[in-house]
Amino acid sequence: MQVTHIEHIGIAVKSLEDSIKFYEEVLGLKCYSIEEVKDQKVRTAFFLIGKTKIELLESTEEGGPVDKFIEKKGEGIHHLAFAVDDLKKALMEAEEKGVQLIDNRPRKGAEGLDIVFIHPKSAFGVLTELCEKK
Ligand code: CMX
Repeated sequence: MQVTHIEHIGIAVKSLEDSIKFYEEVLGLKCYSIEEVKDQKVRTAFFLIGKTKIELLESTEEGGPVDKFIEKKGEGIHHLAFAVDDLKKALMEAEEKGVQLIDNRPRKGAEGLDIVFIHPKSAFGVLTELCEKK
């Protein structure tokens, strides 16, 4: 597959409002978008640094993936997302290589990107997202 850059780093937080303050007031970044992704049971806030984004993730539902993550591990880096040129091809290649996928076909993520997740057990403990901007 052809990875072009790190699209975003997902960070699980308990409160979007509290964590946005850190990124804006301490790091001097600007939150340019807040979006709810109902399907993923999260509210997200985005910051752009070069080509890469920081995606803050606040759970909207008990038992959702971010809620479970914070329960188990606390706040912190939740996933790493790589931009690829051709997501369907990347997915096929990963499947052929025996990688454990969470999604067996692309679905819509935040900002309208097509996304698939690779299980952390197949990626040395890091929940890994592949995404393509259509
Ligand atoms: N990073 C690393 N490891 C993780 C993890 C993460 N984000 N989330 C879970 N795990 C680990 C757990 O620690 C656990 O490990 P052990 O078996 O060693 O204890 C194992 O994976 C299973 O975890 P679990 O708590 O039982 O959770 P589930 O198996 O129910 O779900 C996962 C885990 C990754 C399959 C699920 O969170 C998932 O499908 N994630 C993809 C979707 C997602 O995270 N959406 C939110 C972001 C959406 C967005 O960016 O828009």
